[in-house]
Amino acid sequence: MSSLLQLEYLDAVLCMMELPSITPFNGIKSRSDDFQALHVALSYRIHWVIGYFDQFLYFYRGFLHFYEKTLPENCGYSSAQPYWNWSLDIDNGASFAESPIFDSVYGFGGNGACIFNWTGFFGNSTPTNSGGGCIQDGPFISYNLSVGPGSSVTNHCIRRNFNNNSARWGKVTQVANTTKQSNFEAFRQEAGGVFRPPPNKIHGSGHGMISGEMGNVFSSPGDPLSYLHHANLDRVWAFWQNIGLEARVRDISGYTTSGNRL
Ligand SMILES: [Cu+2]
Repeated sequence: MSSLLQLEYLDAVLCMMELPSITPFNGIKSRSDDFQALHVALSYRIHWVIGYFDQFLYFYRGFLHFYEKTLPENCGYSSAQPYWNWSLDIDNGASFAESPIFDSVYGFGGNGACIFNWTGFFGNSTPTNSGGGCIQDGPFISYNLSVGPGSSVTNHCIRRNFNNNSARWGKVTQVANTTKQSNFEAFRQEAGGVFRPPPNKIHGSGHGMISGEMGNVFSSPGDPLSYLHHANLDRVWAFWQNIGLEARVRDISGYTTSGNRL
């Protein structure tokens, strides 16, 4: 992706944050809130699904399709929805935090301010003493979300809390473990959910690495990186489907109802 296109994409995301909302969800203001609020409303069918193995794959394929259509139609973006191939940033020997995706000009900005002993939005996470506060740089530094954290409706900044421990689940070997599965049920279980107990999986890895808003099962699309993370998961799914397209494009399975909350 050229630097020029990176800036164009970031501008379009900012534009979505400024355009007025068109859906009736409670408390929302912008076009990007429309998307985030829809995700919050359907969280029990996307993430809180029986057995920890979420159904985010179908949901996000449609969700990203509409997001990808809205960026050019409403905000003049001229290309396809980009993805973030986190494996490249994890397997290169450096910390994932060095990734150019966190650049303050051509990327999404970096970690949140460090808040010592921050235990998450709801006081139930183990402190990492990495970040936890509002993002400190990049194009979204002064943006206030209207939806979240969780299913609440409050004005708040985008928080991040980088977590290296989650990065190891996003390695190329983990992606290969996912794409070698022979049917959809095994594939989606290997892709994993957010709130599945360790060992974590590629889906949880991207959310957990960034954490903060991005680590929240309800309000994660409040961090624009969520769309790039899920576009990459969709790419992995498409790769798997293309191994035997005829059968795999129709292969779906699993629960669609909510499991017990942790
Ligand atoms: Cu997700």
